[in-house]
Amino acid sequence: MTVVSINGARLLGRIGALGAIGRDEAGRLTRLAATDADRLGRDAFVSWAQHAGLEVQIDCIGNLFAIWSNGQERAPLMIGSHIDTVIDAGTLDGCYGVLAGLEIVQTLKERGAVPDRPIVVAAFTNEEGVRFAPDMMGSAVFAGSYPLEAALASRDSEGVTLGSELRRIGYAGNEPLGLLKPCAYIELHIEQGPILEREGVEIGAVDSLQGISWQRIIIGGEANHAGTTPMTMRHDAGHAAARVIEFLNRLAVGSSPHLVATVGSLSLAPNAINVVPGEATFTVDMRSPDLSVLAEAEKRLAAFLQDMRDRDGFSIAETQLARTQPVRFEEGMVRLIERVAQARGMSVRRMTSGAGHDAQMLAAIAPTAMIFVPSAGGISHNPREHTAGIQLVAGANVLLDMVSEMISAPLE
Ligand code: HGY
Ligand code: MN
Ligand code: MN
Repeated sequence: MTVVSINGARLLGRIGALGAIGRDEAGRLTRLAATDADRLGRDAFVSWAQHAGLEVQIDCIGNLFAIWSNGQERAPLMIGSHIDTVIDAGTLDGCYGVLAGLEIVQTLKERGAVPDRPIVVAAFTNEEGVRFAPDMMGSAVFAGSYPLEAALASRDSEGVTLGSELRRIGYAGNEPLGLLKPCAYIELHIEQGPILEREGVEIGAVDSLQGISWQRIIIGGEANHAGTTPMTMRHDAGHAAARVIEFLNRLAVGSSPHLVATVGSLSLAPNAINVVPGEATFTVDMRSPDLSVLAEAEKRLAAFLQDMRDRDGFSIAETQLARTQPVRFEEGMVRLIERVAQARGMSVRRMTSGAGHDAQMLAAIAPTAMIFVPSAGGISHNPREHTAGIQLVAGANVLLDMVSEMISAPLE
């Protein structure tokens, strides 16, 4: 059987072209959900998909679906990810999986394959959750695990709703939800961590994904003069936030089963050099593959905050922003990833995903699995995010073989 390959130059060219959309004057890449930059990224994907002869549908949360129907009515095989990014992002997170999905379909069409079912390439809205919480929002709404109304009403830091922004950028679709319930879902993604590179393994057959807990915490203290206020008379919200950060670090470092904890955004008010901070607003991201570990960490944090209220008199408001369960992926699909990778002579290992993905949501409604390729230095959510072109093409070829098997359209 000839070993078929995708058109690597086309895939890498599109990754580069999409990665050029949404850069600021300093060259930083940011395409937050439903911004003008996101609109331009969406326009590029829609145009490529339409030129490839796919029909593009947009659902009521703005999810994009590029459909190769083959005149079939059966439940489609779905390949997807996201094209929104974090702030000052790399070019691969999410985009690689969406563009590889489009590339697979184009390769199959060009090879004259006749799949026994439609294939859909999905780009889900607001996977990152940086502008509108929670993350994986579009896929969660699609999978029925997050209410559409709540998603459309979610507000960014300026108070603007996702719904109004989707309308403004022209991506407030009216296709009803769940129209394209897939028979199975596959997501190809960069690992965003250090394991594959460190072990010299080419492919990750992802069999599970850890649970995520996001909170926003606002600590109220008392603004006061930085020079005249004795240390013993301060209600310093900034110092209180630092104590929480240190507490979380102690909780996570060395934990087993492992827990990771991150305070990724922090703002102090009134944010002046000579004023003791009266208020600290920050986010807490905790994750574990073990739900009981995650729940215990949430309890420990709540107790620590309660103690700060009781002993130090701070006012503390906690808001849960996201809570996703750990998931196990479809065993048969994970085995297929291992098999097709080995058939191409590639090294492969099973692993858990540290990052959240749309696959976490799709797993609730369809057999789901993920394929990882290595991340250089384990770096992601960072402009230094990188995977060599040859590795990106190799990962897409594993996806191609997997899809060909699953749509019983062997490639010759
Ligand atoms: O937060 C995550 O893990 C994903 O990048 N949204
Ligand atoms: Mn991602
Ligand atoms: Mn991400």
